[in-house]
Amino acid sequence: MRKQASVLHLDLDAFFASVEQRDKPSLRGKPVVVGGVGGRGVVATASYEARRYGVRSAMSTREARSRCPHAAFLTGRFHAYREASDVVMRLLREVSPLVEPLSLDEAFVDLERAGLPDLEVATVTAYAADLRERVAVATGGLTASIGLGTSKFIAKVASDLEKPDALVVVPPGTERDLLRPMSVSVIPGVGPVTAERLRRAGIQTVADLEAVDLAELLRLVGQAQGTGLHALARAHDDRPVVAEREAKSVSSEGTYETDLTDRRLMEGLLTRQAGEVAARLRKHGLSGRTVTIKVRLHDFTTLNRSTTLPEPTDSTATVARLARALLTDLDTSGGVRLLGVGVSGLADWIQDDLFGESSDTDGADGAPEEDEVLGVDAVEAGVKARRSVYAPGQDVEHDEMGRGWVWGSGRGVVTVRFETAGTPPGPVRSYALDEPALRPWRPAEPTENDMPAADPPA
Ligand code: DCP
Ligand code: MG
Repeated sequence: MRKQASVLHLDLDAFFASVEQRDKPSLRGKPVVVGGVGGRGVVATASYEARRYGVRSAMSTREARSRCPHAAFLTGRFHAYREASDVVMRLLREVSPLVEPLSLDEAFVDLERAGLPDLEVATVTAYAADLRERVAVATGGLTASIGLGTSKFIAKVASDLEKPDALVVVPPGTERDLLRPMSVSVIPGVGPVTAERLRRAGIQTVADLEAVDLAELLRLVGQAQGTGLHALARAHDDRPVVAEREAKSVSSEGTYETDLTDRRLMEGLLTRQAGEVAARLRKHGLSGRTVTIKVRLHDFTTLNRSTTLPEPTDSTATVARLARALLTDLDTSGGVRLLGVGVSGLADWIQDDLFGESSDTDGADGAPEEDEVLGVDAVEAGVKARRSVYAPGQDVEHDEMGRGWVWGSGRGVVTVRFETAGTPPGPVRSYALDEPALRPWRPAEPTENDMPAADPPA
């Protein structure tokens, strides 16, 4: 923990939805839900207007539609999110050489390296206020919430306190008072499982946790987590801001008090870990090709087995299936004391996979639903038709009308609203799906001026 509030955490507000509202002026100030629009789709995020109706990340789109039927339900446009993220990260790197991105829309910035005259609360506050404005200008109006504190933990807690569009500084010395009334789940690493374990022991708030001595905590949550929890409950956090750290792999593992011998149990544990790993990949917009399991036997020999997929994945089912398959090749009859699952060979999201419904949606939810707002489910239709499909939210271009976005499609018709970030709310027109003047729009590929000029032989 530092003496000054020199760790800054920035997190964009309702990131995907805000980008959509920026680029679709008619949706500004309105409920917007971004995610899988198919029968089994899941909400990636919702605008704050939609959150008022109880729509949340990771909720099924079906549930979101019933809570907020008048929202615009849009598929994701990853090129736009990636571009906005790049703009923000570039700006942060101008501010300090020590920037640690955590996902597309959040990063830590170390202000000790930002060349400020001092790190007094007034100075860092003014600096962060200015940074928030610069982010809004550079991104064409996206808002960010910023937290400032004496550690990563506190800065991150602070940025979340008054979201959206907020700046919160936790003055040095007030950290523990801030944390005490909060739920233990505010502590990094305390997921639902640990929170439940603690709750059963009567520990719900950070204050409760603070009252537990180290030995008891180790008994409750194990060696691996106990020490960290004990420190974080006291706001002790010395983790440095690490520049450019690219996560090479994401993993989850557990050590067990008694040696495991039951294969079914081991498979169950691997499946759960696979779920955690896949959820983290999704959260950070990553996917990976190599799935690894780690198995420590009763005699402490540690085995690693891995397999590599042709395509990156972030799917719980895929990671779990491969992890279980890798286990079948190992002799674990003597007992196992550690199991882990990791995914490496990480790539950024492959855009089209993100919100693409799995191809087995056929029939499972009956016929594609009619959507009052945005027309029938074009993504699901797309899985079946493979090509020439218009998904709600998608960018399009028309020979005469110019650029716009798909408002909905169904019954052979696609409805488009012609507007972009720089125009006022625009007109709506409908076309036949095979209208030759209308086509999907993609941003130009990066210029290839630096590429060798040699054309391959025809
Ligand atoms: N995301 C996702 N699936 C999740 C959570 C998030 O696809 N389960 C994506 C969509 C979000 C983006 O990551 O827009 C950033 O995640 P945040 O947790 O920062 O959420 P938001 O930026 O949307 O909202 P907030 O204002 O709470 O930060
Ligand atoms: Mg965010």
